[in-house]
Amino acid sequence: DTGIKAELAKKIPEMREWFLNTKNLHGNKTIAQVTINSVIGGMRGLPLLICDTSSLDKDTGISYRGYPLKDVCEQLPRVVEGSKEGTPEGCFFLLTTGRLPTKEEAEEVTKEWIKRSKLPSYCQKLMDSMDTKIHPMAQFSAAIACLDPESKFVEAYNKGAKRQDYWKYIYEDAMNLCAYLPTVASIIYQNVFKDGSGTRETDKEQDWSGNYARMLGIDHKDFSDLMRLYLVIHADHESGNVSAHASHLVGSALSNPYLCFSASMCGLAGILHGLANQEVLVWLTKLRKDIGDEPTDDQLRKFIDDTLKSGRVIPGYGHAVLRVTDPRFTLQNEFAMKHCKDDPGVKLVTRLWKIVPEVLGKLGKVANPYPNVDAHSGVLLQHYSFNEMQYYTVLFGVSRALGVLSQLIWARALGAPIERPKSISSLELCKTIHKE
Ligand code: FCX
Repeated sequence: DTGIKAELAKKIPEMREWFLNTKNLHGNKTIAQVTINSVIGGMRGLPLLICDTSSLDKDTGISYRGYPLKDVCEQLPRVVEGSKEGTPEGCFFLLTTGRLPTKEEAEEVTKEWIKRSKLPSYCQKLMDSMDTKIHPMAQFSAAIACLDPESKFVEAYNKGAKRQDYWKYIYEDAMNLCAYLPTVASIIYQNVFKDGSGTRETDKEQDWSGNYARMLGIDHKDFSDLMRLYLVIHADHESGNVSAHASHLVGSALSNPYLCFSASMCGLAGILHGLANQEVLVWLTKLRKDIGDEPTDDQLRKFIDDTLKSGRVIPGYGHAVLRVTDPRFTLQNEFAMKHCKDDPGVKLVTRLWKIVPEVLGKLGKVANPYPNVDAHSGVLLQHYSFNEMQYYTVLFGVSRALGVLSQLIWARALGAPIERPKSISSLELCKTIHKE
């Protein structure tokens, strides 16, 4: 096994004690006010969840376990020979334990996931039976849910496992699920876009990303590095975003990690969340068709205006929390500048980075006119001839597993209770207002 479980076994009792003391000593202190805007505005900004794996600051961006994302990318050990990027396996180590792994520790996770990667045949059968008109994200979610018989947590629960040990089985499920994901995700790609052709076997000599790239049939060294970067930067985003919160909520009912992650992927499939990367490319493709690869600034402004006038948002711009350019956008742009700066799509995305914020800024209502992660990912994938945009959110989902499952291990470790916010009727709300 990897060092993660042993490290968790040391850290969990300390954190449990801290939480218990905090609850006992300070449980009734107020930390935020619930306004009517909070209630009718999607609970925006209310600090209602605990998340230690990552945090999001509106001005400085995302950090994983206190490390700004840029530092995570720089400091994760390079374990694959010739690769310039750290591995998502190392990132999973960081997210779960809170510590950057050594090269050996990151390598152990890779080996462990390879060992656990044999996908049960019933899951392959289910995927092979799905009609290709079912969206890849719906297939992804269904395939993950169908792995539910593999759950070690359910098995242990049925045998009477103690509550304080639940996290150990959630950890096993998380490790197995991560190990299966490249195969699950690749089979969907092969079935929907390649008439079912391509390998389903894990190569023991490759890492998680290398294997995923191989099973997708894209055999380019730089593409494997792009996958490493992509899978690290999309991994975690606090716990209030739709995909993380969906998993947390479902997990709070003690559903097993396969069901939690399946629910998470249903959320990620939403147009305003993970599906935005597909939307961006649809928008860019239309832009290139209408005004060409090298339009003038005025043509770009007009195209943006026309999109807004038609009542649509500019996909890839704006964010519920961030108020600066998304660091994940910047990291992808740095990769693009190193590997493919002359690609016409990359050039266009880099130019739009200046022009869209000008236009959105003038509307006066957009809280953040800057690009988010989704504004860039599509053109990078297209550069490596990975053109099937309906599939892009699956890549995002494979990455998101790292964060969501790390959070789930900790939620069970700390005994997070079943979530049950109170709802009030509009009549009650009205009465409350007029009582004041
Ligand atoms: N284009 C046009 N208008 C936009 C806009 C955009 N990119 N972003 C926000 N606005 C508008 C909103 O539609 C809203 O208008 P309204 O008052 O007429 O309804 C107003 O600006 C205020 O919204 P704001 O507070 O800035 O944004 P929200 O927190 O409500 O929503 C998202 C945030 C991300 C949903 C919003 O910016 C958006 O729709 N962006 C485009 C879709 C996208 O890129 N999503 C991916 C986000 C992210 F990276 C992820 O979670 O995956």
